[in-house]
This record gives sequence, structure tokens and C-alpha cells, in this order.
Amino acid sequence: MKTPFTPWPTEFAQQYRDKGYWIDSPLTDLITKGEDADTAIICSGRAGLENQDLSRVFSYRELREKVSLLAYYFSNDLGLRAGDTALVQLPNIAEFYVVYFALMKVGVVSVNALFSHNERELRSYCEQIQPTVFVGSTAHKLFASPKFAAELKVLSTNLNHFLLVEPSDWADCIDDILVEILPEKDKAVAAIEALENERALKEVSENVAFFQLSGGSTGTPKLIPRTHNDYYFSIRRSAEICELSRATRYLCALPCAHNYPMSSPGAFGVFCAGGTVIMASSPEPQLCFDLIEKYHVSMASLVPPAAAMWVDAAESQSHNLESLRLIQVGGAKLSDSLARRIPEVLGCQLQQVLGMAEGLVNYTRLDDDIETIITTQGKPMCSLDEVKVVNEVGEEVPKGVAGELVTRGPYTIRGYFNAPEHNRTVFDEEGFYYSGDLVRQDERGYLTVVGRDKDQINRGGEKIAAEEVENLLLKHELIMHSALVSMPDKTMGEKSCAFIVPKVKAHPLKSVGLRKYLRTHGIADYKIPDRFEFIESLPLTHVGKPNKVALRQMISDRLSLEKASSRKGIV
Ligand code: J2J
Repeated sequence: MKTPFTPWPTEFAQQYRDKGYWIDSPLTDLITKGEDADTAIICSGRAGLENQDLSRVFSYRELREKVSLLAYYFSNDLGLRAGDTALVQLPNIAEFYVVYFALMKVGVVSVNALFSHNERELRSYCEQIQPTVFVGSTAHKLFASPKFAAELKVLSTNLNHFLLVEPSDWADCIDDILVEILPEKDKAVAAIEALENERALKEVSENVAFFQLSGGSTGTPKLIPRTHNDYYFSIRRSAEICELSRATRYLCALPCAHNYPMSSPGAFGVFCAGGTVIMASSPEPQLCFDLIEKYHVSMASLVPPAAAMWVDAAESQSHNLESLRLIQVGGAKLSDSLARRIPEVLGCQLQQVLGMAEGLVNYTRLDDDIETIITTQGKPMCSLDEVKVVNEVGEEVPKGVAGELVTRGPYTIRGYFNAPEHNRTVFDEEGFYYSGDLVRQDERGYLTVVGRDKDQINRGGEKIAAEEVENLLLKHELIMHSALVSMPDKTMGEKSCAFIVPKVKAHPLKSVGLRKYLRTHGIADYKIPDRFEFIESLPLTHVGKPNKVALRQMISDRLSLEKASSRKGIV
């Protein structure tokens, strides 16, 4: 069974093939590039086992073999078939990639939840894709007991298989599963190869390979169907732009399931170039600097708050970071001042990345002049990326004038999964995607982000759909209205503030209680508002919607006042 998605019109697909962008190869091809004996993954400091050095090294030969054997297990032992779906939630461990490629070899389409995701997010993914298998870890609090797993089974009647990895077994968790297959290794590998070849004949490459996650601006998290052809192109071209090679030693310290460390060029770009991925459980500087020193890391991708921590730490510590050649920063707006300090303090080149799981990725180029690298978020990666900057009525604005970034191209989706109504609002009839990002484009095509026109908070790279949190707050018996807006924050760039209109004047509502309430509803921690403001009524726009511009101003004024009074010692 094929996973439904909105395809590119035939003439576009033809153009992408003619240009050599779509090569009709499956994504599993990515792990065939590295030399057998070269190191594919170094999996360090497995979370939960902080005090033991359980670093584990996977050569390309080992990676390929494990992927094939696990694929055989999925197909032969679990009976998974092409078109089945899987929900996966793993932390930054090498097995994430083994599971990802093994499922893909069988044609199982996965959703890879972030490890920070909680009940609500997992429930929603489960309802949307009706998975046959769940792969997770008991290191996550939701799976420490069997209760939540049982709940997921109710949501997806297909859900027959749970593979839960114990943190203490992480040293060889895949081997535990594969123990019975190992004696018949050659037979298993041959069977999987035959299965893959058979599927290749059915043109898998233009079909959905897996789902990426949308940062979202709606009530339910949306899924992004990525095809083999479009994702493979995005990875190949990214690896080329970043000049990856066998010598690349890439530190994956952001959540491995996120589109950025996965594909821009991320771990997959590194596999494609035959280089090495070093996995860290977090971007915490002490941990990462140790790894940089120990494994001669040459490249890392960061979000702005992590980059700020690295710069501060590097100034006060004496680690040897000489091996670092390139630091990418993306996911949220990088200030000019921090951008300037990165090359100065870390002694390596900076690259800005403006990307989105829906597709389009922009990079500053390695040979760009320093001002371009510091003041822009780069330009699209290929000539068939169509980018327009438009005003409120959809007309293109002159170069240098701010407007909304809209785009279509060889690796930008034409629609979200199973969301016809939402698709009508964010894609136009010509297939352009309305990103909700406000940008300025210069004569050369370089983009600078100047704001946002979508109901989302970007908390240091983590995206929060305002509507999702507001809807939950509205279910509270004492809340009449709620509006979630961003507020400026020195470290995170933005944090979230929930304005609450209680149903009665004399209400007992408190921030602590509301946080607890939201936690019991199982949303990811990063979505819980950083601040609550109780007001009598929300300011409205002329069409009667909460006036978020006014609310943002209100909280930002309040913060300035508080800062001023604390400086004077008043509070
Ligand atoms: C300002 N805003 C940015 C930047 C993303 C590479 C890099 C990042 C993502 C990502 C990604 C920004 N400056 N440099 O998928 O492949 C905001 C924009 C954008 C949204 C997308 C990749 N880089 N953003 O962050 O799907 O608002 O992808 O539309 O999580 O992040 O978020 P997401």
C-alpha cells in the first residue's frame, strides 16, 4: 500500500529529473557510500549512564549489516510490509539510524518523534498514522511503565509490536533483538536485498520515505511526507555546499530526529560523504568540548542559544577546539553580535542555515564574505528553488522590502499529510508554500529573517504552535480566553507568555497550578508557557481576534519595566 501524499505535477517532476536533482534512488542508498572499515558513527555518553564511558563505534560495514539484519527481523519475524507505518522515539543513540534505515529497507514509513515529545504528541502521531510498530526507549518516563504503551494500542488497532530499548542495554540493544538471526546472517542479508530489489522495480523513489514533523501553527501537530527523491536531493546538495568528505567528523548534539541535524547536511549528509557522525546527548558545552577534543570533531550544527553557551564556555575554558572547521547555526534567528563572536572565539568558520522541515533550506556559502555570513541567513540551495517575497495580498514586493517567504521546488512539499483544509490555507493553487516567515531578499537572492507571520513561538529553535497550547488552556474550567505570544528573552531569543482571562474576577488561578495542569495533559515541557499573565479581557483586532501584536507589546513593555525597576533595586 502506498502512503498518500500530494505529488509534484508531472512537468515539475520531469524538470527535477532532467536537471539531475531527482535520481530515482532510495534513501537507503545513503549508507552504501562509506568505506567498509571507516567509522560511520561514534555513539558517546549514552543518556542515563552518565558516569560510564559506553562510547560505541560503528564502522560502515557494521552499520550496513545491522540495518539489513534488523530489516530482516522486521519483515520476517514481525511480518512488517511496505506501506506499514511505524512510530519511533529514540534519544541520540546510534540505534536511531539503524532503526530508521531498517524500517525504510522494508518500505515501512516512520514518524520519528523528538525525545522531548510527550503523551499528547505521541497520541496525535499514533492517531494520524495508525502504526503497526512502536520503537521507543524505557529511558523516557512515558515508557517506564506499560500504562502508556497500552493506551497507544487503543489508539492504533494495528499496533501489534512494541520494541522498547532499556538504557542499560544500549551497549548492544540491537544485538539482543538480532541474536536469533545472527547465525543465519548471510541468508538474512540476501533476503533483504531481494526484497529491496523487488521494491525498487516498483518505483519506490517517488513515494513517501518517512514523515518529518512540522513546527506547526495549528491545534494538532502536522506531518510532512518526504519522498526518497526529494529528501535525497536535499541531502546530496547540502553535503556538496558544506564540502563534506570522508574526513568530516560531524557532531550531532541537537535532537537526531530533527530535520536540521538529520539532513542539512546533518548525519545523513555525512553518511552520503562517507564521513563520521559523533553523537552527543545534548549540546551542553562541557560534554561537547570533551568530544570535540577526543574525536577531532570538524563540524557541528547548533541553534543560537547553544552557540551562545559554546562561545561563553570557550572564553572561560581551555579546551583544544582546533579541529573545528565549521559551525552551522540555524533553527532560529542569530543576532549579528553573536554571529560575530562565533568565528572569533571558536576559531572556525560560521555558516547560517535557514531551513524548514517542509523543504526549502538556505545556506550562507563557505566562500561568502564575512558580512554576508554575519548578516544573512543564506540563499536557497539550488536554481530550481523558486522563492518569492510577497505582501499581505500575495503580490511580490521589490528586492530589499520585507514580506512573507513563499516557495516551491524540488524538495519542498506540496501538502501536509491528511490535512486538506490546512493545506488550502498554506499552499496556493500553483503549489507555493506560505512559510509564515517574514524576510528581506537582496539582489543576489540572500535572505534575512526579519520576523514571523504565523502563530508560532520559536523558543531557541523549538517551535510551539500557539493554538495547541491555547486549546488546552481553554479546557480548564476556570479559563474563559487564552492567548499565547512570544516575549523577548536574552538567552533563548524568545520565550512564551500565556495571557489568561479567567471566568470570574476572584479566581484562584496561579502559574504553578496552570503548569501542573498542562503537564497532566501531557504536552512536551518546552511548550509549557514560561510566564502567565492574568487580565480581564483580551485586546481584539478589528475582526474580533485576539490582538497578538498588542499582547506582545504589553508583555515586552512589562519586561522592560521590571528590568528597569530591578536595576534600581525596587524589586
Ligand atoms: C530564523 N528563523 C529560522 C534561521 C529556521 C535546517 C535548519 C533549520 C531547520 C528548522 C531545518 C532559521 N533564522 N536561521 O528544518 O533543515 C525558523 C523559520 C522556519 C522554521 C522551521 C533545517 N532557521 N528558522 O528549524 O521545521 O521560522 O526547521 O520556518 O523546525 O524555523 O522550523 P523547523
